[in-house]
Amino acid sequence: MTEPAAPPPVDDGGLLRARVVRADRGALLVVPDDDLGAPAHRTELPRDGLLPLPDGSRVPPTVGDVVDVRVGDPWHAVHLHDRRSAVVRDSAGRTSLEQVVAANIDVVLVVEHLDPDPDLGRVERLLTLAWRSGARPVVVLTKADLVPDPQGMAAEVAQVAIGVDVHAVSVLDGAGLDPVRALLAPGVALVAVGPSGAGKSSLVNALAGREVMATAASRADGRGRHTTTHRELVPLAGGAVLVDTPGVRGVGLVAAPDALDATFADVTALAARCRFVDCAHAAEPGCAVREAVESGDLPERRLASWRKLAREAAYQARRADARLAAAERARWKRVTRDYHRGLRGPGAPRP
Ligand SMILES: Nc1nc2c(ncn2[C@@H]2O[C@H](COP(=O)(O)OP(=O)(O)OP(=O)(O)O)[C@@H](O)[C@H]2O)c(=O)[nH]1
Ligand SMILES: [Mg+2]
Ligand SMILES: [Zn+2]
Repeated sequence: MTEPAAPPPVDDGGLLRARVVRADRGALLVVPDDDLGAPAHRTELPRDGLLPLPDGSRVPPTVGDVVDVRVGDPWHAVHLHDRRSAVVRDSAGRTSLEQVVAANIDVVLVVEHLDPDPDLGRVERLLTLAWRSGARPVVVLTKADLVPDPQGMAAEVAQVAIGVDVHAVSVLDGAGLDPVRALLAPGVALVAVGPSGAGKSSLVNALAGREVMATAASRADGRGRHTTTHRELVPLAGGAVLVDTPGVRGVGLVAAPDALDATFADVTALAARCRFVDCAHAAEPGCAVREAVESGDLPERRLASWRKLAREAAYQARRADARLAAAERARWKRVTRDYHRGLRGPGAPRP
């Protein structure tokens, strides 16, 4: 690795505006925000692992974040810039409500394989995640070389990806990659999400034009060995950056009615024509949704998928509310305790 010729430029306050390439528990890897292809530099975090946003709240930094870094020995991250978009998933953890998968993303690549058959429900789930983020979703169907009719399959997937471009690609023969390359304008940040083995890292390598991420194919014997285990921001030729992510078995949705409406724009439009505003689309008279299913206009699968994701989002919202309420109770307990302690004067013993 070559040493940078000069120390990175810092502003008046001695701070460097940097982009997070990788976020681990105790430290970050960052690059100068105006030189995203530069070698990444290790940067220390405060002990609690959190950084303040402009509004004062403290959050864990994530890949794609813009941070101000005090350049010294070692480097220290001091604060976070506001996120112009955030890809969030429900976190299974008990302490935080959601995990920010990547920040400041412009395009979410929903990567799904054509072989085995694409899972439409998963595409719908990831599209909802993408719409929620504020970034633009694009579906990339991989392994086009393994199926006889990739375009026909892409057309089927396009039916569940309303308002979203769908590209069938192969990294083996390069088919279909040009429209994906067309997304890579300077300064654009993309993230690839999708199941393990879909070919996200292979796609990243194809777009980068060199092997930046290890893929399952890197070793003849390595079935699953090179599965991606951490999120990483990779510079691509031409000034775009792409975050490769590990494939996860199930991505929990964070409640987002608008995002669901965007993904299921067809169902939402039908539901608006039901006789009753609170129609559950079960056995009510004048239900436009059931009528569409019966006439074959709306696939039963699509309705079931919408119900499933809507239920899940509602459950997640209730759980988030409960956690919020618990956190609020704990806060008031502290506030009143400190108040009583204050009444007893400084140095008063704990009760
Ligand atoms: N035939 C064919 N195989 C592909 C294509 N893209 C990826 N593969 C193969 O699919 C396997 C998985 O590819 P990866 O790129 O490692 O998949 P991934 O999505 O990064 O997987 P995780 O890191 O586990 O999430 C590898 O054996 C690749 O060679 C393609 O376009 N055509
Ligand atoms: Mg990978
Ligand atoms: Zn209805």
